[in-house]
Amino acid sequence: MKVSLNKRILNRNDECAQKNKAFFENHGVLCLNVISSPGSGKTTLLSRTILALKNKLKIGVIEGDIKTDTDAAKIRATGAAAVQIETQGACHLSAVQVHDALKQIEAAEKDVIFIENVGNLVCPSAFDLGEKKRVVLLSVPEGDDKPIKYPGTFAGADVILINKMDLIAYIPFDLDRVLTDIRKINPHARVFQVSAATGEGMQQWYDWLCDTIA
Ligand SMILES: Nc1nc2c(ncn2[C@@H]2O[C@H](COP(=O)(O)OP(=O)(O)OP(=O)(O)O)[C@@H](O)[C@H]2O)c(=O)[nH]1
Ligand SMILES: [Mg+2]
Repeated sequence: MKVSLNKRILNRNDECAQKNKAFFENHGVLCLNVISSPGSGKTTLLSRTILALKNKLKIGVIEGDIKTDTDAAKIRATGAAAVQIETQGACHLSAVQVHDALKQIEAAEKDVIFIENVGNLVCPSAFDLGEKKRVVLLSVPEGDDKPIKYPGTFAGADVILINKMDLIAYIPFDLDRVLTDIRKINPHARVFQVSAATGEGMQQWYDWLCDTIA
């Protein structure tokens, strides 16, 4: 009984994800699903990216959190359109929630839609939202064992950003080990070392983004 219910929920999600995907393709919008642990820097990364590229790209953001609209407020402060989804306890966004949010940020008019998923390295990776690419962050203070402890999320990434590189001198973090582990789990992902706080390394991420739109 429990198994069939899970299956039905996933199928409904996948059906709606296909609709979202068609919407993005029809309107020429690049949709990116951004996944990471709480506090690894998703909102900071998106805010800095918007400030750097807002004269070049029309960007909208769908924010997912269990509670509060603080992240959407931070994004709006950059001048970009943002809508907040409060999941009220759910540990991931669903394709239906994303579908309902699209009109609110005039998604059809945008070049890029970022979806900041609910912070964790487990549930979000199991739910297709209709995105074109997945972006996974790992921040230095989380520890260098995260790719091997949460391989499913890292395996599904198109881009992996190792964030908070400005802290690497102060925290035990074996960068070579992380890069080797990531390569074993996901040989195809692009990996960038960045600091969303200082801007270090961010140009390669901006270049990837612009190349992926083109
Ligand atoms: N030193 C340093 N701090 C950073 C960096 N990026 C983000 N932070 C800080 O990390 C904290 C969390 O950043 P957020 O951007 O809110 O993280 P998040 O992933 O959006 O968090 P949730 O939405 O709660 O999952 C904030 O205090 C940021 O200022 C970075 O590159 N270096
Ligand atoms: Mg956030």
